[in-house]
Amino acid sequence: MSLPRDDGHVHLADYVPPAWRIRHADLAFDLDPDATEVHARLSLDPDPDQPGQPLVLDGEELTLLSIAVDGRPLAADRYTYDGATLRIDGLAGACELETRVRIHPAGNTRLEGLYPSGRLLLTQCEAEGFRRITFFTDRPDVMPRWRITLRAARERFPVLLANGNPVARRELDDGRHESTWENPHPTPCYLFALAAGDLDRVTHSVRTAEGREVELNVWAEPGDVARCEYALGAIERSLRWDERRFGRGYDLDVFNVVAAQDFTMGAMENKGLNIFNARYILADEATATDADFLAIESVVAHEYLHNWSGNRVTLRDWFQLSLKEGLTVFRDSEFSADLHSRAIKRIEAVRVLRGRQFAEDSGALAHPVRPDRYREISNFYTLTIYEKGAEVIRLLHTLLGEDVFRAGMDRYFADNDGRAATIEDFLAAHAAASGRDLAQFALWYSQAGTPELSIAEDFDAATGDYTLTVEQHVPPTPGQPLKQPMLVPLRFALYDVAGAAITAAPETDAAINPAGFHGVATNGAIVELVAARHVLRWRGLPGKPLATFNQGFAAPVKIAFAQSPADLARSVRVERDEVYRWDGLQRLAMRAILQHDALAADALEAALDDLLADPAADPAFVAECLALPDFDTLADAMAPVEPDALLDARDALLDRLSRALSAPLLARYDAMADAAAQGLEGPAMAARALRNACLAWLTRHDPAARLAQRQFDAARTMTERGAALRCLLHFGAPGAAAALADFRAQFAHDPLVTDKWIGWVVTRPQASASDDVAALLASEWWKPANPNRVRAVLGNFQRGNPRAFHRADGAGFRLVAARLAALDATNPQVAARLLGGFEGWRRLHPPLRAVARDTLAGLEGQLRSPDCRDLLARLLVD
Ligand code: 0A1
Ligand code: ZN
Repeated sequence: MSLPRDDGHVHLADYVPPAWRIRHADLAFDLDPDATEVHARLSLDPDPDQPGQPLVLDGEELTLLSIAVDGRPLAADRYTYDGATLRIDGLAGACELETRVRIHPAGNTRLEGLYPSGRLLLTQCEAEGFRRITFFTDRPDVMPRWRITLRAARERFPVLLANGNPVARRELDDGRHESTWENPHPTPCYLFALAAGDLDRVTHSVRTAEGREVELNVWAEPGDVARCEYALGAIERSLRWDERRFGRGYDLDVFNVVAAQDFTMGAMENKGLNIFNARYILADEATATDADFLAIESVVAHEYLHNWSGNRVTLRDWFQLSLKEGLTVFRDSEFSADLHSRAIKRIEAVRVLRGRQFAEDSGALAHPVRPDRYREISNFYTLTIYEKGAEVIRLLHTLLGEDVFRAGMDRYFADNDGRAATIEDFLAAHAAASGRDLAQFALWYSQAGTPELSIAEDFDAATGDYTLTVEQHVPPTPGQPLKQPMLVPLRFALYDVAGAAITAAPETDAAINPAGFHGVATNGAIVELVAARHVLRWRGLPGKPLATFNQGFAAPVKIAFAQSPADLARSVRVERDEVYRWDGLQRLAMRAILQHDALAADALEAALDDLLADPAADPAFVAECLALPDFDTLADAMAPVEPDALLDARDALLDRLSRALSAPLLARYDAMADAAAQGLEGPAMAARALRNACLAWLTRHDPAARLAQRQFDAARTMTERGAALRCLLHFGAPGAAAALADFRAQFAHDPLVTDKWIGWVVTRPQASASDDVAALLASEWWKPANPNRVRAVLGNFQRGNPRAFHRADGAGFRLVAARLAALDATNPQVAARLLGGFEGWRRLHPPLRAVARDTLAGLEGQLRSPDCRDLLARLLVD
């Protein structure tokens, strides 16, 4: 790592290894919310290649109580501390540094470092929070082994957890007790964690494939522990899956997970002690929806799987963030795909990618999967690093195939275990395992922007020659005006008039990788595009074929292919790939909405009619097809963006389809009642998903919302109840207020369920919803110190209510902007996320763009944190 340059940025190119290494860290905490003392003993070695360097340790908001080297107190003139770094000159060689500091957890509203959540004390150290706990080299390539001792009053803090294995416990006099933990694996300080308080647990023991007995525990505040069983099961499923699919075992005697109500992100993979936002742990059928259960399983898997992709092999520096995050998202999505429906998992991922990551890639905050500079690393926990990063791994998997990819992963883990690695190390392992040169592939890491493929077809009826001309363009992004062509594995298929796949391989130009054909996967083949333009040619076909592309959304690219609505609809009928079929319907809807293409609307209606009548169609798939492209996806295809016109056109299509299809929708809704009542198995979840999708469409034409009211009154699960209440609220049903009052009272004690109703209220798709948000902000429900609540009120409004957020009078923008300064002063990361929600402002049509610009410009001088100042500068740069 390195110091920022004069431009205020840290640069990838400036990396230098640490001048001092920390071999061992021995920490003792005397925990108290008002004043915690941290006693650290660090065994230090100078880097032999960089002799004579001063020791420079990070430390923020620490009160230094004492400092000694090799047991001897350090005189005041031997060191300096400027509030950010502690510097000691003249250390001769290997030594032991001992510091005592005092910190003030109760005053920590940023939720970084050691902080209170309710009656618990917890830590969050990624990315740079450890420096708020003690003096340390706070960078991921410094990886000591650890011993951690926690001391606290037994009554207030009966449970004391830290990283690694528990090795000793004892009672102290004065009502305190002590617990000691050892983490024998070299671990950077961003993975440090402790949790203390009155926690209860569910527990289960497993024997790993390597024969290790492991105790799995999920801890929560006592009243919540009954809702931890599902998460506990998800840990075991994750452990078994990583053994099977990647040959990776668990490496400690315990795996602890703690649920916290106050947590800025989703969860954190600290070594042996994961700390979770409670919303990704607590669940039962009365309080959590099916989507919540699936999200819990996937986040539990994500954090568990980090134990190898992130912890055992960690990062050299923060530029490599996607090395752990992209890879782990890929791994967790494969876990979910193996356990549930692969197609549905993929469709949901594509929805996020196309709606949100593509928008990020074309907005003011676009950056490569591996950025080459940053001002504030917290601003890089983005959809690009996570989701696009996972897509890049998926591309590699597609290019290499499962077996070679697995060999590459085995090699990566073997070569880098216990090391702080780079993306080059990852690619080198796969290049060695596959024998392929991955130099062009590496552009996926360095070039920002979503590649666009324009495909033109030509058929010569006289000769039967059919050609596809594929042109690739990667659009300019901030700081990257010009791009090189990327390596894109393009999956495609051709069908004859009878709908049979044409399996003949095309003639291709020389640039196309001749090894690029992986043969035929179901009815698709892959061609590896490497240049800006390629031609594929088939000779002597009996008739004009029907071409389909990007099955499984194998490449995260935009494709422009001029096709009539009739051909598009036909391709949806002949393709068996469900992701393609869903995507084809989405594209019909986009044409109907954005181009007012009546033929596309007709074709969509007919296709949905068929789908609703098809008893063989997976109900979960039908539900996905009923979810029309969302605002973000539509806006990404429109320039400039006129939110009201876009949303009006979308509503008109929904009105038309739901009216025309009301009979099959109702029939399907009724027919699925029994299947929907069955529990948490896949078919029951699928039945509820389709029923709820039908309900939302049916309620459009049911002013009394009788069906929704009936479902609300009879609901057994939160999935049914929540969907019904959402319908009542969003369509302004007569029973909405009473239902909301009833729901609110029933769950008033539960912050997570409270967040749910708030979410439905603030996403009511009418411009006047901003008044409801204003009322919530003035009510007892507004709890700005709790990140989940901020997201429930303002995040949902900003991201989930495009109509009200984009109000022409600017009231929607101002509602969010007016809260930013106060939020920034308490929790900069939460404020920065909301500020990032303005990333698409430049694409808005001129009057609204002017309003957005004024709103953002008005924030200058008000936002003090590096997080928000960095974002604001990037948002406003010309
Ligand atoms: N590594 C975590 C995400 C995370 C990042 C930063 C945090 O603190 C501000 C917390 C969590 C993950 O990928 O799950
Ligand atoms: Zn992660």
